Amino acid sequence: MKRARRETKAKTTAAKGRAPRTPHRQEQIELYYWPTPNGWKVSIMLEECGLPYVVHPVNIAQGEQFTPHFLAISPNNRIPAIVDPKGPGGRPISVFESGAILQYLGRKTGKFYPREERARVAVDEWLFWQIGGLGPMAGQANHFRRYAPETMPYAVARYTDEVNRLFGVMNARLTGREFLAGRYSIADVSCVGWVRLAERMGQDLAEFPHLKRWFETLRERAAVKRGMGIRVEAASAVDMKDPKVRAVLFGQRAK
Ligand SMILES: N[C@@H](CCC(=O)N[C@@H](CS)C(=O)NCC(=O)O)C(=O)O
Repeated sequence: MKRARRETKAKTTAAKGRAPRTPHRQEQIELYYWPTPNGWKVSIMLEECGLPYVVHPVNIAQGEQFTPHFLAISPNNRIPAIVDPKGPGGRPISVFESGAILQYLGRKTGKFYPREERARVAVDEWLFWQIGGLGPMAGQANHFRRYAPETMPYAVARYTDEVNRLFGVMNARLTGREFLAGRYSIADVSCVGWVRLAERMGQDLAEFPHLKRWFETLRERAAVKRGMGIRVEAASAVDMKDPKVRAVLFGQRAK
């Protein structure tokens, strides 16, 4: 797994006019990443929190999610995952599942995840809504619309409609509200990458004016731009029609 180019913490600090300081390797959170909506959640959150991190691209098109090293961190063979060298008690901790990572980083930093119980419940509701609803449905819509070997109208309609319904739920929630749950939070962070790819799921944001306004606000945030802007050259070269790539990503069964 090679390291990827990214906006470093040092650059961010320099931009604020302070002397740049490159954090020691041992202080950096290790981010196991591929540029997808699930990967972006964590890169955005790390950028928002100003935490130093190093990116380890996991080339999921070449099967790097199945290496023993990665499976020890992420037993579900999915990105994202992190290793925080300074976890609880000052000892390293690994975390997989994007929602668990966002909550962990929110608790660690006290940022974008309120402590007050009512506010936290609201954030959790929308975070879990994304993890259990928007993400899986959008993933399936994308799969059947773009990757299925033959056109399957029933599956395309089923998942495209479901994403449409979920976008409608978000649009209603954002009517008269700036963000999904009180202030800007990990709930918003978890959704933005999926809304960015709306067209791939057969959705037109013009149909959802409040969602569109929310998305336009979020994508202007510097940390969101940096988090979604990490360049992984190997990812741009992936050909989803390549039978070797398809054999890695599709038809996975228990090993
Ligand atoms: N529930 C997981 C989903 C993660 C996920 O689906 N990751 C995809 C990329 S977006 C992946 O790693 N796929 C590798 C594979 O299919 O083998 C999370 O939220 O972290």
